[in-house]
Amino acid sequence: YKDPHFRGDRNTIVHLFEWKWDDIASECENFLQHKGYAGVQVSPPNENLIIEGRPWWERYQPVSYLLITRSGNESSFKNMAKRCNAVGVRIYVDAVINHMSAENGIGTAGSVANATYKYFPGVPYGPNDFNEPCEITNYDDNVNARNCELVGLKDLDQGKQYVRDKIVEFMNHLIDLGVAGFRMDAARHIWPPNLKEIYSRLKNLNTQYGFPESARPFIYQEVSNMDRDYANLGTLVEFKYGRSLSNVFRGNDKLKWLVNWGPGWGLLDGLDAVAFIDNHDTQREQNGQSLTYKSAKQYKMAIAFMLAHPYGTTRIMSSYAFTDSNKGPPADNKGNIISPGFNSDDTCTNGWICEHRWREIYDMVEFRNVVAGTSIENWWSNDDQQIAFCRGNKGFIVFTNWGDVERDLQTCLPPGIYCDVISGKLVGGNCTGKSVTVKRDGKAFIKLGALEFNGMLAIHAKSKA
Ligand code: LM2
Ligand code: CA
Repeated sequence: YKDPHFRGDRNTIVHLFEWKWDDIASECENFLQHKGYAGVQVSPPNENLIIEGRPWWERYQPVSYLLITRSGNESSFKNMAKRCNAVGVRIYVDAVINHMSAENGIGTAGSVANATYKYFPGVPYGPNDFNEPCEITNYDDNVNARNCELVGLKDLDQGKQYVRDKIVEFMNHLIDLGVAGFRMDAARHIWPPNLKEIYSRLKNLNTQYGFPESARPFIYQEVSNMDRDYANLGTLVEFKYGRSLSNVFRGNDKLKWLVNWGPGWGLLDGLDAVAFIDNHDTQREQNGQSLTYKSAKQYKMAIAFMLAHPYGTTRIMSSYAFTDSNKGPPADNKGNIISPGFNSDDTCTNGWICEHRWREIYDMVEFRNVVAGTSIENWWSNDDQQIAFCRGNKGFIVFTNWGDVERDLQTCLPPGIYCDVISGKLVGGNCTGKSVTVKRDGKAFIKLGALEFNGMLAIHAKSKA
């Protein structure tokens, strides 16, 4: 359950938060495949409660397992999975199985949600399929956190065979449709033995979509306290990763200390972890610790470091603009989601931020592909806020968070002229941004000013002019 089944030399999952399936299918074909992205995390595909004002979080209030939401229906989901897999981009589903909706109402497929009496006929679930009502008041008390209601959401009893059957049926249906794995929403609120049983009953990935025989779905679980009981079952999203790294790039810690980034910083083993800077929850936290698109320079530095560093399976957040943390995706007055449009420089319009289309970010996805399999070598720091390192003899990157870099550094690359992929790119043998001349001994004179538009410079084997 720990292999994401990325195709070829690809890496990084992009969370296309609240995107429509048809738009994701086009994005796989027109953009993601060409930039080396490996996969897409999609918003919950099953029916959710329609909530007044259409906040994004209505999608975390399930009403049934019918695949009908504002993102599209089952046939558009199937079409997306087919088209993305065909160009080597995998689909990972956000699976909300801890609970059903908290309120009464109607779902996006027209099913009734009777939360008061716990009837969800679209599944169907009835009152006996839920835990006794109680409120989660102490996350650290496993009985309370796993058997009670998270913010009032009706808590399913996964200890019941029937409930597990329905969940397994839902997830297996998605595997049939071609998905490669699941983000397990609210996993820490579900008993590990019940999850274990659910995972063990999942089908192997569908070979029709190019997965190898006996491939198990990739499982990454939302477990904010890094409980080992879950790490034994699949990977975990590593919350400390983005918080600590954001803290460093905000200037509250020194870049030089990143020399032992990884378990040395109290992080999980990289093979057990999905690494990310921000997600849809942390980017909305009041006084949140995680950097987001709103602090673009530092955010891009943190992402560049994540992508340049070998740790973990990396995930990028792709957002729409918001100030009100409840605001749903760009939509028309009927509530239909408005597709992103695209500028000639690849960035998005119509209220979409599309961090994954920022050149510095997708060029670092390519960097990660080029240096795959190498390790960090020749770590250098000025003993403060400047660092540089090589990835084998394939790539080299420098960061400054304070003070100008103007010196010879060891790049580990074969001699030649290389284009910096941060300030520009290689086009027809020329660099549109800075170029770096690597001498016979692998050293190069590096200039990177602290006040430049970007705080890093990166060159690699495929950016040689
Ligand atoms: C998650 N991961 O484990 C999601 O990443 C997170 O976004 C989900 O919460 C959460 N688990 C449950 O799936 C979001 C949102 C909450 C929202 C819930 C349900 O962060 O604020 O709660 O989805 O929609 C909302 C209201 C809350 C209310 C609740 C029930 O914000 O005030 O509580 O609905 O009506 C009374
Ligand atoms: Ca629970």
